Formats: sequence, C-alpha cells, structure tokens
Amino acid sequence: MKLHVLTLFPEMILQGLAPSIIGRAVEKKIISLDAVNIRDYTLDKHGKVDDYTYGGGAGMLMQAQPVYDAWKAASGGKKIRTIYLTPQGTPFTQNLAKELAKEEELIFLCGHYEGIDERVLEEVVTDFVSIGDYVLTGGELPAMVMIDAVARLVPGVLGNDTSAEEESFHNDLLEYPQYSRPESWHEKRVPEVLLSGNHAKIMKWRLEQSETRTLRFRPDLYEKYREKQHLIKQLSKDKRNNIHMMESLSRGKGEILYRDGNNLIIFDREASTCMLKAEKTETATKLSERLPEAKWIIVNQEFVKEVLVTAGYGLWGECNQYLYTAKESLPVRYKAIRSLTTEDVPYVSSRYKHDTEEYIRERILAGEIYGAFDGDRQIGFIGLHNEGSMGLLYVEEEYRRQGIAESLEAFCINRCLEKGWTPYGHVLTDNTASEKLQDKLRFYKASQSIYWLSGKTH
Ligand code: 9WO
Repeated sequence: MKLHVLTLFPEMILQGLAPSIIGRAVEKKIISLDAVNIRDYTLDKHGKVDDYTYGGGAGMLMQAQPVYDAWKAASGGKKIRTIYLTPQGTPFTQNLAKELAKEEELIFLCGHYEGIDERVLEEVVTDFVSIGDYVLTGGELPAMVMIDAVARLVPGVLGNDTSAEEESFHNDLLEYPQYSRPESWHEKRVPEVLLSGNHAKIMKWRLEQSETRTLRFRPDLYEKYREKQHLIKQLSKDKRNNIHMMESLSRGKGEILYRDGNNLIIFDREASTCMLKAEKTETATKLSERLPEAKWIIVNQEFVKEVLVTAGYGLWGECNQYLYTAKESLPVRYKAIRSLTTEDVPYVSSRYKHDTEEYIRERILAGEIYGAFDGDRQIGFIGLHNEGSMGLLYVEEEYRRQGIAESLEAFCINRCLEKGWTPYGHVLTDNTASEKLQDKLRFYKASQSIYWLSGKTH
C-alpha cells in the first residue's frame, strides 16, 4: 500500500511514525509512506502558501494553487482516494479503516491555519474525515491516527502471531479487563475465575464484564447490542431457516440496516452481502428500495426472490440450507488436515472454479480454508465463505469415496464450534452427493430454499 501525505510539516509525519510498528512496516517495504511538502509547490517567490479569507473574519487560509500542485505531484494523474482531515468530516470508524485498507494507494491532505480554499477541496478530496469533535492546529495528527489504524490492517504489517482482527467473540461490546503476572499486586488479586482453568466459566465472566462496562461507559453501544441480541432471539424461533442471519449477527459480521417487525435487512459490509426478510410482497418491494450496494443478496422467501428478480437482481442459484446444531465436536478420521497458507492459493484456485483467485486468497488469509494432504501432496480442501457459510469443498478425483470430504467437513465443524459458532452451509439443490454428506453428519435441512442473488454491482 502506498500512502502520500500532503502537509506543511513533512518531518512531523515521517519522524512521528518512524519509531512505530508502522515505521517498521515502511522499512520492510510492506507499505510506502511519502510526505509531500506543500510549500515546495508554491509559485510565490517568498514561499507563501496562505492568504486572507474573502468576506473577512479571523486569520489565514491555505491557497488553492500550492495544494493542487502538490496533490497532482503525489497522484501523478491517477484517481486516488484523497482524504481531507477536518472537524467538519464524517467520523472515522473501524469500518472506514477496513474499507480504506483495501485501497492500493491513499492521499491524506493536512490543512493548517483556518483551513483550505474550498475550490481545491471540491476538485481533489473524495473523503472528508474527522477523528473526533475537537479542533487542533492542523490535520497531521489526525492523518497519523488514520494511517496507524489503516496500515495495521494491511497484511504483513503486524506480525503473523498478532492478528489485526479483534478475535473477541463479543463484537459489539467493550473489552473485558485483563491481568498478567503477578497473581497479587498492591494487595489486589487476579480474579479467581481466571485461575480456575474452567474455560466456559471464564468466557461467561468475560462476557458479563464486557456487558457491565459497555452499559456504564458506552450506553449507545449497549443499546445496539441489546437490539441485536433481541433480534437473534426472535430469529431463533425458526432457527433452521434463519441460521444464516443469526450467525451473521452473532459472529459480529452483520449489522441491522433496517428493522420493522418481521421486515429486516442485515448487511455484512466486509462480505458485501445482504440478507433480508419481508412480511409480504408490498413490504419486500419497499425493502428492495432500501438495499445498499452489495455483491450478494441472500433470501429464503420465494416471494422476496421474485420481487428482487423483477427489480433487476440476477438469480445466481437455489440452495438448501443445512445447520449443525449438536454442540459436540466430531471425530476427524483423516488426520492430515491443516489451515492453508497463501502458498496454497494457486492450488485451490486451480481446483475451485466458482470463485476468483482474489477471493480465495482473502479466505486463506482469514485462516478459513483448511486443506487435506497426502504427504506433501494437496488432495482437497474446505472452507468458510466470507458471509459465514461452509463451502469451498473439493477432493481430488482419485481420493474420493474414502471419507476425506467427511473428515474435512468434520474438521471445519470443529473449528466453528471452538469459536462458539453454529456451523451451517448452503448446498445447491442439484448437488445430491453433498446433500448425502450433510445428512450423514447429522445436519438439519431448512424447509425453505435459500436463493443467492447477485447485487447490482456484480
Ligand atoms: C480554525 C479557526 C480559527 C478561527 C476561525 C475558524 C477556524 N477554523 C479553524 C479550523 O478548523 N482549522 C483547521 C485546523 C483547518 C484544517 C486543519 N485543522 C484541523 C484539523 N484541526 N482539527 C482537525 C481535525 C481533523 C480531524 N479530526 C479532528 C480534528
């Protein structure tokens, strides 16, 4: 990833980030960071970059010309997302950080004095972003904050052992308190439960702590959390048909975009997938008008599918939804199964033709594709799709009918259970071999079909 910062204080950016983890990533050439001095681009012979504001009022404004020429030099004529750090921007969030982390190149524009001439902002800025409701002396510190938050999500910036994604299972809550050695410090003991070795009890304690803290310090977040928990409970009344929505919410992936009784839109931003439910045809039409841009729309009501097809969404396929409700893990007979690495991308994408190599790389980097081996030879794989369903199953021709698919699936199920997830999958209605396997593994089949529709961006 290439980062450019347009600033009057380039050394603030470069020296400020140099000693940090981000600085190390720059040294390792995982990201590049250049600070462009706007003053180098002024045509004024005294190096002036500011002037008085028309209409009067306090102080000076950065002029359009040097900012524009610095931006042109940094962008080299390419269309690059350009972020202006300003208290007037939209709030910076982890969601925006994730979105920006996918870009190849970014430009940050740091203002000074009382701001920048509006006309150049109109021409170059794509995103106006604030890191909070306060005024600083310039945009450099906010730019550094954003760079830190975005760059740590770029693969390889953090060590392999420290994953950027908060692995925590309570996604909408604040973190629980943590303790390290010694067991007693200033006469304060580490809470006894954490020394008990009882994993279930520890998880329960941590959840309670998270809830209490969130209620106290972030009532706004707590309210959202309660709403979600309430919806999950409602959906659980028809668990077989709703498991995709329940899991999307409980794994902290889906957000409730719209809800009015049984009319519901859930959006998984990362997977660019929408799931919806409607009471009747009229409300389905209303919901379809509220859908965000997404790659995929998943529905399990035929009349909703009909409404969406009429609205111009393409039906990709009809599947049966299977879920695994048992809590016990399964025996894995074939032992040589492990998480795949990016080295395995070419193999998986040569065998699995339903998805792009880019998508497979993303899934492998997420640690959610598992492979079976015969010695060094790759003989099959299984995985989780980015919206949460099990899939991506393949076994080499000459290794079939030996229970390897079953072992792969059992392995994947066990991984899901470890994370507190309910495994589920979507099997195309004509795939009888896979249906047999799901039955054998004691999956339950939902009564309604699942329809996958491609979004309008697809
Ligand atoms: C200062 C000022 C003084 C008198 C009258 C009007 C005024 N406006 C400003 C002002 O907003 N200055 C900004 C300083 C111009 C852009 C860069 N500066 C800035 C960015 N301060 N704080 C931020 C910022 C950016 C993102 N998130 C939080 C704060």
